[in-house]
Amino acid sequence: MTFAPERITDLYPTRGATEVASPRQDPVVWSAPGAPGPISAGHLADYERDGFLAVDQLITPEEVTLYRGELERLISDPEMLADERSIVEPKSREIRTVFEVHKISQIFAGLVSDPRVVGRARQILGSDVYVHQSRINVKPGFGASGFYWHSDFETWHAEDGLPNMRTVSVSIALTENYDTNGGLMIMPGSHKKFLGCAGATPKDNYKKSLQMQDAGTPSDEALTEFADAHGIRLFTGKAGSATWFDCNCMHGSGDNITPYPRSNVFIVFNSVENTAVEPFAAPVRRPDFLGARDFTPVR
Ligand code: 6CS
Ligand code: FE
Repeated sequence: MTFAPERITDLYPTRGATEVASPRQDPVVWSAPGAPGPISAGHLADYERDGFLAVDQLITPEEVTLYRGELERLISDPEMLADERSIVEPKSREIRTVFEVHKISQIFAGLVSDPRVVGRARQILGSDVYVHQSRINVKPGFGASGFYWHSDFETWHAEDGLPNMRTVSVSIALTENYDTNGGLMIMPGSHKKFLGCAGATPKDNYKKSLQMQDAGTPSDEALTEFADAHGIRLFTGKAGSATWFDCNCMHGSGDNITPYPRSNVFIVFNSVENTAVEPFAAPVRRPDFLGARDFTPVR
């Protein structure tokens, strides 16, 4: 006898006919109070309230040199230019992003399993974790484009099938993030409300959305309400600094028209208790390099 695959309840409906907001139904910090880990109780409380945690120096200047060198090596490797995991700038045709760097590069694999990195992810998510997505972003100067406002979870739920909000991202700066070169902006506290976006997901949406997101984009009205309620925080910091942020934060970044690149490595940890099922609001899965289907815990 064959059984129909277990249908998991969709707690966060999105990409229907109309935009609809609903309260978050998941904890932000999943570990028990006092659980061991690199983050202090006070900082965990800040993360729960704001949805993010800035770390002034997560890695040393020497390590920045190592990872920046690896980034440069990858983006100048002609083979990477032809690799589907590379996204190029529409205008300059320069590589802007390389996905799945934790699989392509031993050096970035080492960063993922560094206790300062995976230890924080386990503490926030209260379980073993695996990498749902990793990427290096170059964001060169002289006009590299940013990303419009969005919630990552809205995409990872709709298109990658993550059931609950038990996912955390870390953006580690590999160049200085000034207040002028297209830094990350987050609306503090926005992670506590889920905004289901209007408009169905086109087939092969990812081929466009990674340069210019369309499906999953909030309306001006919703963004105005969010910004009025939460404000907007711009993250600056030296190379080696990091921003940890909850999967459902409303965030975005501006274009970079300065001469100064804003490069980072971006790792998304998902709880092994929250593994991807079928997309909740898309016709097909995205490729594994965007939404992992290998749930092996990071050791
Ligand atoms: O679609 C995604 O998975 C990616 N897109 C954006 C704009 N941010 C999160 C994620 O890397
Ligand atoms: Fe994002």
